[in-house]
Amino acid sequence: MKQFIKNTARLLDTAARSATAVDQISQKTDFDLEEAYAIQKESIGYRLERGEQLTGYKLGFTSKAKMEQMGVHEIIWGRLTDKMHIRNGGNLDLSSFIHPRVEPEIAFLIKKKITEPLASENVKDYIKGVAGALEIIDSRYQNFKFSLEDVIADNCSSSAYVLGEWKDIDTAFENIGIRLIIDGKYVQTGRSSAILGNPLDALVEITRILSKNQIEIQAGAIILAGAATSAEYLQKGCHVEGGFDGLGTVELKVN
Ligand code: OOG
Ligand code: MG
Repeated sequence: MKQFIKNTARLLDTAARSATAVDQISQKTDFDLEEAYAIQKESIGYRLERGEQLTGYKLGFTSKAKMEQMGVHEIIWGRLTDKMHIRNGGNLDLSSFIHPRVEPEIAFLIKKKITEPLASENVKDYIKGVAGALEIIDSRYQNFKFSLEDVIADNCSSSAYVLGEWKDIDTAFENIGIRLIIDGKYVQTGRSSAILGNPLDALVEITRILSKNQIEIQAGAIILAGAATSAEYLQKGCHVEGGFDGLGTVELKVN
């Protein structure tokens, strides 16, 4: 493997572990999407070597709000591990992060192994549950600024996630109201349909992308469909609540 991929993967892994921002890679070196995903895979590989377990996948930039906030207009994907999971109502220790932001998402729980691209008509047969979720993104780059290749290499900024209670897949989630509330204030409001018109299509999209990459989605995997609204910075001591009509609430305390 190219030394550049290994070195960059190590750099980003160390940046995450030490909660220290690094310069954007693309400012010094030109690299392409394939190399960006190779860096991501290698970098997550270091986590797996340390005993972390892969728990699923995330999509990014599946809503206009997110594309416009970050200036990136392509759908991206990253990997989730068990160490990133924070229980509903749990704590996030700010000192382990660089400049974390929170965003409300829809999560799916996979019922049976997916090995091929699925269509909107049959994707529900593969889903066990749906839940509201919060994703905590923490770009390892200075000032949360990056190119498309930079953010992919950096596992799409993913750093933690909180899941609400799993609901039956027949529960309405396609076009529900979503609120992000920090310390009792509504800071973002939106609808789940902001995610590709229907969050289910995010799932269809990831089956297409992952099967092209010869990656199977295992039963029990979690898929984060991408944020429905812009993300908000987390401050020490704040309380975050995601409200999802019909799916309940997801909470996080920051200390
Ligand atoms: C990149 C990750 C985007 C989403 O839900 O759209 C993402 C970022 O904004 O830093 O997770
Ligand atoms: Mg996200």
